[in-house]
Amino acid sequence: MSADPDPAFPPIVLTFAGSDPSGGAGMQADILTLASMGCHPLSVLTAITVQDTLGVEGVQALDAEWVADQARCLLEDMPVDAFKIGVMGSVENIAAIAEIVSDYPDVPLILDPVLASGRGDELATDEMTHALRELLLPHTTILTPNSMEVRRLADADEDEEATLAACAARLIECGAEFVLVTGTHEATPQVVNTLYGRSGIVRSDSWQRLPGQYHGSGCTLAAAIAAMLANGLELPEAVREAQDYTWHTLQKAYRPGMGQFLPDRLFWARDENGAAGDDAPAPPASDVRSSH
Ligand code: PXL
Repeated sequence: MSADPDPAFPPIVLTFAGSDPSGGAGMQADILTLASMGCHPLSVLTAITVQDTLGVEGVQALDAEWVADQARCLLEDMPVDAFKIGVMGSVENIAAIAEIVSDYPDVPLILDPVLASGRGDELATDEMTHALRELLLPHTTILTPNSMEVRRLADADEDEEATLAACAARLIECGAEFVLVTGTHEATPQVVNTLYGRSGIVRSDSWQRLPGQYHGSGCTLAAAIAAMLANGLELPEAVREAQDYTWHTLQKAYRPGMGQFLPDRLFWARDENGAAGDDAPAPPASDVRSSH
């Protein structure tokens, strides 16, 4: 883990992500979440997209040299307490990012393996999934797939026998230290998110299932874990706090367009009328969660 953050300035998280101009997911979600959780975000753009709250219309990866230059320039200037990775855009970008993070083995790395948008628009090819597994998992502190992504990453799509636990174990064998599998897409009454480590289940948290379709919930959760780790929490605690924060952003989500709801990363800063207020209300008591 990284050294204690310097008290003279907020903990710093460097995020590699694609731009989502709708403000729901991607880089914009990371910046909102990290700032809301008291961190200073460094933003290395990997791709631009054309999208709204309904779905992704186009993706254009940035040149890998530009991705590497953005990161190296920042890393020579500032100390980073955590890395977070979302959409990477190309195999070349994955290779460039892997090379960079391998130079910082003590900085925790949160990898959100974004394979598709909420609507199902593909955001990663099979070659990119392969490169992610081979090049990035060995440097990953925590991988945060949903249950569909963990099956695809573990190559278990066709394997009816493969449990989520077996898929997570396969990815841990590939080098990830922890895997948090989120259960939104599973047919369970509550959403069950399970954290796996080298010796099996580390924790499992159940959350009241919320009714909406959300855009950017996975980015919010992964960025919140990065923020909590950068703030010095131990990993299981960071995972619990990040889920709690994310659940409340979804409970307070809003629908500014014709598509999905967007998580309200600043829910705690609004007054009853929804405007940013002086007196931030305390987050609601967590009677929505059960853990074991
Ligand atoms: O929600 C995952 C995600 C992450 N990053 C970008 C995206 C999306 C989903 O659409 O567009 C850039």
